[in-house]
Amino acid sequence: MAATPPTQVVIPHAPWFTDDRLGMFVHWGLYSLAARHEWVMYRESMSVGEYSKYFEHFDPDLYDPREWAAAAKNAGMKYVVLTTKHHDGFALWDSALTEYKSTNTPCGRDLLTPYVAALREAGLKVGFYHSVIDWHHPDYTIDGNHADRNNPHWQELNKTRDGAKYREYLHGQVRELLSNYGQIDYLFFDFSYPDVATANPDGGAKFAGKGANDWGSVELMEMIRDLQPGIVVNDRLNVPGDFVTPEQYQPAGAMLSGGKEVPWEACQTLNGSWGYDRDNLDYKSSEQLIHMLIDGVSKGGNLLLNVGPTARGQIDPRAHQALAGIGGWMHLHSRSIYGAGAAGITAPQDARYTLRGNRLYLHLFAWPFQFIHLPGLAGKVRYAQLLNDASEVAMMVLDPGQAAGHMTPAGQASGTLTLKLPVQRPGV
Ligand code: JFZ
Repeated sequence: MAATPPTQVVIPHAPWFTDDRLGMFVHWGLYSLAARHEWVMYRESMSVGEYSKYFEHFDPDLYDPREWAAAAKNAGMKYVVLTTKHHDGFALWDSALTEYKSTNTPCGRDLLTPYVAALREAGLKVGFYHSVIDWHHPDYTIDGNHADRNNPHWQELNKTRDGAKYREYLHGQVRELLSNYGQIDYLFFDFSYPDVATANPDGGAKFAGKGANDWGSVELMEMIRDLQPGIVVNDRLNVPGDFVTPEQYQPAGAMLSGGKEVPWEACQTLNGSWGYDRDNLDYKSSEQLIHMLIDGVSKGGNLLLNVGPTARGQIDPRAHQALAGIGGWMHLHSRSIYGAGAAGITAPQDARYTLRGNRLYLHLFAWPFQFIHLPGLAGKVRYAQLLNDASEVAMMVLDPGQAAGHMTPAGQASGTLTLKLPVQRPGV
């Protein structure tokens, strides 16, 4: 390949991130018992008291993070990111700063210690998700994104709430997470919403959101860099991070921040819910998920694919099936994913290019009618083969009119390389 590819933007202190490309997101906590979306407390406007039934019954007897690690590894994932605390405020570790933690439930143990150990043992990078939103902490002011937003006394309640105290708590918990579990490779904060204004039932704007000042983001980021110099952090503290996180959509191309290209990672659900959602059967197919991964890599991005384990701690069979499908494909095709990125060449219809070194990979989302025409590539490819079985693919340069179709003005297809493929798409 002689084309000059765009250079992948890397995170200087963590080049692994843009090589690894595929990670597993795990949303797991008290909401897994409700089994109807991780925002259930908010959606159903449950009070802390009402929600406490899940705290009282949290007993993940089948929790074995080695199984999670094995599932991730078999799917070709290189890093795993677990919700240490989601918006409900419940801590999966033995935090000294709260009683609202796994050790005080029937579970009775710190869940992060075995998680971190299992990932390291499997050679996976260790990631934490941490919610800056907290529907449980008594000093977190009630706003339109709060589970208690419909409480008629929210204004009086807020007078007793001290944002500075919550900030201190947030920083303290992050300090614990980054001090007590060895090297942490990745941190995903969630999330800022400084410009959102939600209407009150009685008219006026209830809140103007929370952002960098509320979290003390600048100081928090300094502390993080100090405690874990090698870590990568996302951008949801509303101060610059190491990468950006488009959620549940695929960007059109490279992503920019302040006019500069930045590393990015799309996060995606299997079925539209991040937490375990028992009755939701709307699963993406393995093929769709693989296409998502390829599409992202072809634009220089990563994919963080989510599973929501059950309240007993297991990845359910539907999620396993999706992961296994990805794993089967990755087993034969990961060379076109790891360390690969955008090729800087426009791909034909229903196709994507990824480039690793001087190897160009053509991914076909729809199988063509035996021949596929690749504009601009004539004379630039030395050898072509299928990736799944390394079988040779015949290459030819047709005369321009023939390659482009006889209705096309002669000359337009010059430089087009044509590949002759098997009639049937090879089974993988
Ligand atoms: C957040 C959470 O609220 C959600 O439960 C889940 O954890 C997800 C990964 O992150 O949801 C968001 C956060 C940011 C945006 C949208 C949903 N956003 O920036 O558009």
